Amino acid sequence: MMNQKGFTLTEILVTLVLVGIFSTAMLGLYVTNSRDYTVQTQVVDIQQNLRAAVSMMAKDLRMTGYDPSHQSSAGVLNAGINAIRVTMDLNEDWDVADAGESISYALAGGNLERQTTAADIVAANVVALGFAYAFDADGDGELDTDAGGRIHWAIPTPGGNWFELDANGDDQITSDDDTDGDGAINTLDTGILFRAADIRALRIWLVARSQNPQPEHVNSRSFVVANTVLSPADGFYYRDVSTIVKLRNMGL
Ligand SMILES: [Ca+2]
Ligand SMILES: [Ca+2]
Ligand SMILES: [Ca+2]
Ligand SMILES: [Ca+2]
Repeated sequence: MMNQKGFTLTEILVTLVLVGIFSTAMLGLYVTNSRDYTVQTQVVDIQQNLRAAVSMMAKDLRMTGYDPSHQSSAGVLNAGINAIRVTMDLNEDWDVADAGESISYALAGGNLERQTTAADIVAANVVALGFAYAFDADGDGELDTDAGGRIHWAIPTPGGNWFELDANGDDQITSDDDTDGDGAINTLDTGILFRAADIRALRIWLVARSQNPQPEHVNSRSFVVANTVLSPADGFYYRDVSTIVKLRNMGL
């Protein structure tokens, strides 16, 4: 009779087992959700990081060659594949020797660095920075193109020619331009001699990754950065950004 008012041992055990199953399921759901949340936060962080970095770069680089007096010889000082240095006569005193008139961007230890008189870190967790250039070597006031009318986006060889990145001629620079799949774009010799003074536009690529790798995640994306195709097979999340900057002070 007493048993009918309380719980039997079996009832208690069944209840405990059910509670256990339910709790485990809830915990699993929570772990999955919080992992998704972390991943989303990380990816948003990477994108914001890249957006801020590329907009700062574009703002700086757009001023390349600013030279109202035509006396300062401002322009592209180093047209690198993975670094750049440009000059501008911001205070219009006929030289490029004043504060902030010579700006370089390069990677240093996983950071994107902007260097003027001092070096500042613009973005962290940046794994790649690349540049390509469009130019007016024939001086007709238009960006030089190939026979098909496609603008040459090229990288220079110091003392040598411009090498076109669109190896397959589809007017895009993608991993398809690495025609032999070795991770390097199969550049084409344009036969046009590289001169930094001919540069009229540039293209920037940036790739950044999450701060930490994520267990059970393997990156499967590929990224083109100038003449390199990156395919990191690790647990980090990666995002890229690319933009074109016209150097209006350089002509056109
Ligand atoms: Ca100056
Ligand atoms: Ca031209
Ligand atoms: Ca192509
Ligand atoms: Ca290749």
